[in-house]
Amino acid sequence: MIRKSEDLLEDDGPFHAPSRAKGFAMRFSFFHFHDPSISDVLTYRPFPILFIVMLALLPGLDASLFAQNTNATISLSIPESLVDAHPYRIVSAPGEELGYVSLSGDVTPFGEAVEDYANNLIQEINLHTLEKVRVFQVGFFPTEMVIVGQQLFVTCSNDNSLYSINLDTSNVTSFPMTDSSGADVSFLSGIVESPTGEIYVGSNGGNFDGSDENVIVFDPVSQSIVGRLNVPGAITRFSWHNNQLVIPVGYPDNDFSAAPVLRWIDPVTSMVTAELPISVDTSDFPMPSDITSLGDGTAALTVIGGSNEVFHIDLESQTLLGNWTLPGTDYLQSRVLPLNDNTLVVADFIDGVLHQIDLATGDIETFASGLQLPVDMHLRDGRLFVAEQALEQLSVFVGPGGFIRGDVNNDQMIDISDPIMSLGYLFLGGDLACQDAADYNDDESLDLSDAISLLEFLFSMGDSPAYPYPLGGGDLGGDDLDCEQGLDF
Ligand SMILES: [Ca+2]
Ligand SMILES: [Ca+2]
Ligand SMILES: [Ca+2]
Repeated sequence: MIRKSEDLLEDDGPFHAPSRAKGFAMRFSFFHFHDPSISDVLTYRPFPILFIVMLALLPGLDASLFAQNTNATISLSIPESLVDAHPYRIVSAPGEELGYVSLSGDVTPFGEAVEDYANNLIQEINLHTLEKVRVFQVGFFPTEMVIVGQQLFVTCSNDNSLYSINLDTSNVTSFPMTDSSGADVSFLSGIVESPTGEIYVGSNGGNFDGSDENVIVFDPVSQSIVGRLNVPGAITRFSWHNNQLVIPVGYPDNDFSAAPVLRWIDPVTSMVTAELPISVDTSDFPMPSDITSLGDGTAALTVIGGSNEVFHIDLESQTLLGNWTLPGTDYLQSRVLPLNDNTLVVADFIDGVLHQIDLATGDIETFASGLQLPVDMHLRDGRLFVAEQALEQLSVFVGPGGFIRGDVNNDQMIDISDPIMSLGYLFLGGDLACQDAADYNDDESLDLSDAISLLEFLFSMGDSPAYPYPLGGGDLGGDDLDCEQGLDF
């Protein structure tokens, strides 16, 4: 039997939905790549500017020919599999086009005999072209990942091993995670690289699985366990600050009636150096879901259950700076992520809403709605990738200030009016709202060749523009050109 995606709401991995969500609506338009055949209407000549302007007046060169949609989806369905492929986590390394998505099948994370439903895969995706590349097989219910050099480390919720994918050779190896008595550490979850290059692996099984320690330190060079920390409670994701582990702990000290705490832990001595209680309704079995550094010595923390607040933590003074109260009825926030425009996006898991918090004013707006169990978000090169756990796809949004290269007049399509605007700027002067959009080859210089390349692309199957195209995104580098609507990513 193959279960449909709505069944996932009852078997939703480490995040448990309290009730079945209803009324999901499809709202993403599919993304169409530029079809060169329709642009092959004229052969390129070195047009004088006046002729270009006249061309624009000709009937038939309709702008809608080259219309682009701003959102995209990437199907994660595995053709040879009868099992749905539900995304959980997205990672990529800075400066790299390739990203990685952990895919589970229709599974329950706590003990049902559901092996037949497992899709225990990591999908490699080119985040610029949105094309799928390689698929790697890992353990049961892969969740969290971290990239260290050419190694992708993966934890799997129902597997006691840390998986390592060599991205050069595609080889997959696994290492059992054991406590100091040799017992398995189960329900592996958060995984981070330390400032000194070790891999710290957390368990959201706490000590309930019979293990003595639930943070395991793994050395990727010697490929061995080099340390263990006892942090009683359940860990989902954690972080580093000033050479200290910052660990949100659910059910601290294995107490199911206790509110979560944020603990600062010295990795050498295992001593707790500071502790901050997270004030939420404990009758809802709250569990920290995510902690994200905001890059200014503070972090945002979200909780699954017990609160619809996002907690703002001062990592230096180890105090609560305040909180943002989200609208809506969902008390399950799965992920919090800073964007590049001094805002935060927060995923409401059940309501399917991405809230956007303005960090300067505290104002909260809706970034997107109608999503189906948004479980993770990832920002890369001006695009926001969203994993919806109830769907077999990633949804892609253009981030704040994103632009389409070649779309000089920023009307979301590329047509003759774009090179006309470029040429007007070059020869007649004036302003361009986004110079980067006119910099066809992304060499941080605006000249005639950019406009000619755009004309060749439109009329004689010339090369397509440099990233970001055809979906919008951010400029990959260079400060010589300005883009008012765009921001530096
Ligand atoms: Ca345009
Ligand atoms: Ca250029
Ligand atoms: Ca550039």
